[in-house]
Amino acid sequence: MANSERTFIMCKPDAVHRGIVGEIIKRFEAKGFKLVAMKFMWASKELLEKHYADLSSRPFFPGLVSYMSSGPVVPMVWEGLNAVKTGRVMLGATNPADSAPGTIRGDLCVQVGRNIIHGSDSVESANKEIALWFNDNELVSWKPASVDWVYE
Ligand code: D4T
Repeated sequence: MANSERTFIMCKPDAVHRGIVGEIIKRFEAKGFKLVAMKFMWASKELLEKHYADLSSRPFFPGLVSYMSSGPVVPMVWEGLNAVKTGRVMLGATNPADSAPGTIRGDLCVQVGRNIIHGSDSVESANKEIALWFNDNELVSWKPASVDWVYE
């Protein structure tokens, strides 16, 4: 069903250190998306190299992996209508210099190498990323009491 599209969202180590994880989660909750999974962990370089495998030939890749493994992260799965595309809109452009005000990056960060949050860029990558970061038994099946007030 369209309303059950899932996206993988992750607060990066700078979001954790800066104490803005709650602010980020608040935006997804307030939007009306459903939280399906979340954890707090220190990711290994090996996991991050897999996560960013598509970028392995880019010059910023080593710095990216070392930044992402420099502190804890908060990986999450959010579900809802167009969750992948809407999630990307909520994040704003990759480079915060181009992120519109009102977006998470537009409001809360300044530099591309410290852009506080990751969000899947397609349903296919969302499915891959969810499987990489979570086991099936960590994805919680539940019905929010608000569902009939979010969807007609
Ligand atoms: P993520 O994957 O973190 O949500 O970012 P995006 O999907 O928005 O952008 P991306 O995959 O192109 O980049 C991944 C990650 O690399 C950092 N980065 C990117 C960087 O440090 N320097 C750069 O020039 C670029 C393009 C930021 C996000």
